[in-house]
Amino acid sequence: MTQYANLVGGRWVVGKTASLNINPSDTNDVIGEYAQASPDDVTAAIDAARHAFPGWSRGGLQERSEALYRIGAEILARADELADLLAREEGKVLREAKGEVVRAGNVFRFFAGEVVRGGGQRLASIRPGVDIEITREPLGVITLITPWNFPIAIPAWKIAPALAYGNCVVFKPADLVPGCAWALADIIHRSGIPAGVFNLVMGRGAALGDALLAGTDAVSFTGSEGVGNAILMKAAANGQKVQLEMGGKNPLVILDDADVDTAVQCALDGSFFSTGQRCTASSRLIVTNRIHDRFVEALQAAMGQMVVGDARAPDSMIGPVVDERQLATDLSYIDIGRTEGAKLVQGGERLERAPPGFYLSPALFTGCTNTMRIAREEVFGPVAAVIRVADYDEALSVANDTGFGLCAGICTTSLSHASHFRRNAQTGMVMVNLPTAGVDYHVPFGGRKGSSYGPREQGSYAAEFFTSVKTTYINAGRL
Ligand code: UN1
Repeated sequence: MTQYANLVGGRWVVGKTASLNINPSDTNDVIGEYAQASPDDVTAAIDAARHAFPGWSRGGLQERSEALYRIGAEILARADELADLLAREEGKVLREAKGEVVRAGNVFRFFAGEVVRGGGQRLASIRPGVDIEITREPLGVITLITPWNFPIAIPAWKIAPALAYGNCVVFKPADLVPGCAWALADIIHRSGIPAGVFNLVMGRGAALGDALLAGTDAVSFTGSEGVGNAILMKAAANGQKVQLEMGGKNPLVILDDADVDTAVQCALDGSFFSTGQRCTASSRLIVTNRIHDRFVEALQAAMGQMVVGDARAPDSMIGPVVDERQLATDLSYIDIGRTEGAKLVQGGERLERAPPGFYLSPALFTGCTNTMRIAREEVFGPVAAVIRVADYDEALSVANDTGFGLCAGICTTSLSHASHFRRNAQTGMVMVNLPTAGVDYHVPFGGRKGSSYGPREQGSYAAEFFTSVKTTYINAGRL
């Protein structure tokens, strides 16, 4: 089997060791063998990026913009093929995989424009004759570490702005999904970007973490809270700028006046699509008294219609869990929910399929309280907890009673409740009559409390993290 290599300083470098990329829909299907970088490879990548930085950061904006545009165009032109690879390695169904690939292509096209849009500000000083200019400059070399659940979109929304604003990149994708990362690196490599500006190092975070943080200027990470907090401590000790996107325990509030079909669609999509493996998933369904039974009944009926199967089969609506370990975690939370006294009313069973994969039927618990572990801890699987409340005020207070703060949704036909919720939800994002998961590519993404740390990602707000602000005072009379 040929090995997919790491990209270091513009050269493909094979690894001394490699890992097999396995299809979670069919564990007999090996997608490929991917190099595992050593800490020395990582250090070489950081050196190459450091070396490339002066030229890239001062280089022509037109070339930079065109390179990013070419990357976006190739991703979009190959969307079906890349979606197939994504579905095959991660287990997202084809429809969602295609959506994700298109999103990644659009991210690059957006930032191709951002390259030339970046402006500054000019102000008068309080001192006569002095002008002030506020400009943005790139940070230098940036470490990007991405999770397995969005194998191409999250890499895209970190890499594109990093490059657009003139930084160099060392990119480490999740060990479970090197396929899309390698395909993206190959596209970037052929886009005309100078050697060393972009580097790919594949492997396990535990093995590479220290090397990845040694000697770069900033780190942007999306993944678990535990790893995020460890990165935060290391980066603080190193004096690096940090951006973290971590977990969620996102509430979807359903009020008595909601349209039941809309609420069911929002819950079905937000809680169970992508096998619930999204930090934006609606894992708490907070439902007021009078609509509770109607909503639960309709949601159960809709869940019963969900076809769980091979991510690449045309009729599948929910694909497999990403791997055996995540499946074991999901099943253990289903046990925890039962033990805590919640009622499992739908799904929650491992499904046997031929060929074998990590299949789980989406699980719905009712009778949950907000203190139960299934209502407080991120499961990262197709498991939702229904919490019954008396009215809007209780719904809002339960929604905010969590250590996380990424996204909050509400289903209602009342403008006054929707407006109040928008203002008072303690999250970075609010969705009204929409699923909590599924975001646009051109607007800020991120949360509060334990979900996020540092500036927002995406859209022109990405500049907050990927650039440093410079204030220049000019005594023009002396020029
Ligand atoms: C989405 O819901 O479309 O890891 C995006 C995650 C998030 C991205 C969610 N950072 O699930």
